[in-house]
Amino acid sequence: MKTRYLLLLAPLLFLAACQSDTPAEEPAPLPGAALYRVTFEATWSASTHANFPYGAHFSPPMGLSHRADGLIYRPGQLASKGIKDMAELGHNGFLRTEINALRGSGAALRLLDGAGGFNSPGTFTDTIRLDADHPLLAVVTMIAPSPDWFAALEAENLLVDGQWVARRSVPARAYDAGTDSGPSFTAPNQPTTPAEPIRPLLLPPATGMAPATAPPWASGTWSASTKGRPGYRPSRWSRACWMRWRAAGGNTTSAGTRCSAAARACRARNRLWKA
Ligand SMILES: [Ca+2]
Repeated sequence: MKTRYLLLLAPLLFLAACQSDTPAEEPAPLPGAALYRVTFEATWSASTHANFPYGAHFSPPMGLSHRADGLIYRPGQLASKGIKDMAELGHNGFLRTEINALRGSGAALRLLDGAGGFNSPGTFTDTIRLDADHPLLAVVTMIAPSPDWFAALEAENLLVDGQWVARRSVPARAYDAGTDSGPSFTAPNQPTTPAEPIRPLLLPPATGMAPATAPPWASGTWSASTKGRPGYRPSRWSRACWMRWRAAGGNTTSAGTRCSAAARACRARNRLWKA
């Protein structure tokens, strides 16, 4: 008798739970992969920096989605061959190999491989996939012409409290790779021997003013994107609903008509999000 009573009550309890808009005893499911649109907006121009050179541009950007241990450079440490070539020449061959090695070790997920350089001011856009194990995004590109200077959008964590950030804009940072001692944008090659650590770019020819007030060279914007729906992210409610639907074994009959429709919508959204 008692068992029968519970069986009768169970669907009612489930329906009541599904209609609640303050769910949450269940742990939130781990977020799936996320696709981000990366926009690198170069703002470097004659009106932002002194000594703006003829033909100012940025080299084909290279980026990666990665873990905390998947950095392609560290300020205060020596540049890799890949960072040196990118910063001095805009050549990405070695950097591509280094990023692919990080992918092979599991420290990086995807490679963002810019097809070409672009003038400054100007804009570059591309997309890259992240997942919960690799929620950081970094992009580097040579400031050109220059001895060994590069701009970076670095190690932005886009997974905060279990939610993908819908959109974030950050100023690019500028670095001296420590491999060429040229003091101006168009100085001839002057290899730095031995090489010096990567450090923030604060040379007067580059800033034209006090470093503390130097404007950024560029800014980057990350926008979550799912099948042409930029900015979409699953709501707290849809996650809880999907969890309940899954807990019911996907049984739409026992879940009730109203809950089933909501669960199907949750499931469809979840599928989109994981695409
Ligand atoms: Ca240098």
